[in-house]
Amino acid sequence: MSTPITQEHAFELLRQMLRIRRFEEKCAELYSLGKIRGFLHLYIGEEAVAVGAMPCFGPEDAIVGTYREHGHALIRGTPMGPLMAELYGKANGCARGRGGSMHFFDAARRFYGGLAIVGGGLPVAVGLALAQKLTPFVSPLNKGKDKGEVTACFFGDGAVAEGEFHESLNLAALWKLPVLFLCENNLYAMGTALGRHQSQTDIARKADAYAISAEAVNGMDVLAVEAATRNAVDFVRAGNGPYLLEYRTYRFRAHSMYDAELYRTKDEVAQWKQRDPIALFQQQLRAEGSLTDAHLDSMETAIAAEIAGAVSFAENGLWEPLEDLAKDVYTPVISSQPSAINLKLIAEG
Ligand SMILES: Cc1ncc(C[n+]2csc(CCOP(=O)(O)OP(=O)(O)O)c2C)c(N)n1
Ligand SMILES: [Mg+2]
Repeated sequence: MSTPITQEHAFELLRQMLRIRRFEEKCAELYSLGKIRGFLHLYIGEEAVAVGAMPCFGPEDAIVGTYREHGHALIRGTPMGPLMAELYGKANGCARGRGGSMHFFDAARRFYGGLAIVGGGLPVAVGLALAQKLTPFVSPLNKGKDKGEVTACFFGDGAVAEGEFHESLNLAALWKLPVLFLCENNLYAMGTALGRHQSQTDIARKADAYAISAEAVNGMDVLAVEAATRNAVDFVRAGNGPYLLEYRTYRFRAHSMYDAELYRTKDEVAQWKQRDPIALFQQQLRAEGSLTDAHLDSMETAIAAEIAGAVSFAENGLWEPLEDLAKDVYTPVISSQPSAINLKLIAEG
């Protein structure tokens, strides 16, 4: 591990990893109480990736996540309350309770999902990067100047089996788009190990086929993640086209809330837990003499208060009224019975 630049920065990285871990531990508890339902994919074990990567992007950049995106949304800055309310399915959730765990969304922070489709974010990110390249001067945030906006696209190792991965890399390279392909390689796509679905398991090398620069990084080391991501962002922002980073990481929990985990041994999981990104970073800071029990206690206390606030925000939220359920799902024209006037409007486009 490299040495952190300042104690303040190191503490912030640690605090953010703890925020994700404690938030998701609470989510698991609320799931077992039936407060949260549906799918719930926890990021526990992978926190160093979102926490190391996210500070490398500015507010003008675009972020595209996967369905395992709680941590990314939190670190991007969406308050915990609307995220918890979204998990509850309440109308004060960040997607008005309509998306749940897999569909966090925050347009104001340019956080474009939260997508349930494996690999589905890749073409979305390429489209966003194309828009950034074509319209740098019209974005209101840019105030008439090209600030070199970039798009960050997180995706899993499972997504490299999708055609969209190859199509997206090809077009991004061909058009020299400002997009970072950020692969969270946790070695499994549900119960399928990488080596069971890929002939080339070195994901970073796949970028060669599209003439894209790439690098593999230790995804359990928050400082390594941050340093590699910062280099990659500089490269892309300078107009050199896309970059692919493969973060080598591991999820400590089941794929969703429960699976029998027959696809990996307990021993393998235990080995990876030895590399817990939070425990390792704490050890490093303690060894350097900067982190004390008192610091840690105050971080934990503040996070617990933030989580309690988020839970009460979600508990106090309202369900969307029944009569609004079809709102924004159908347009008024095509939601009603096709009348002569509606058919005429549809025909006219
Ligand atoms: C197109 C598509 N195919 C299949 C699924 C079902 N599915 C949900 S998660 C998943 C595994 C994805 O694994 P990976 O991309 O490695 O992400 P991870 O869960 O490991 O974070 C699959 C196959 C889906 N959501 N979308
Ligand atoms: Mg995976």
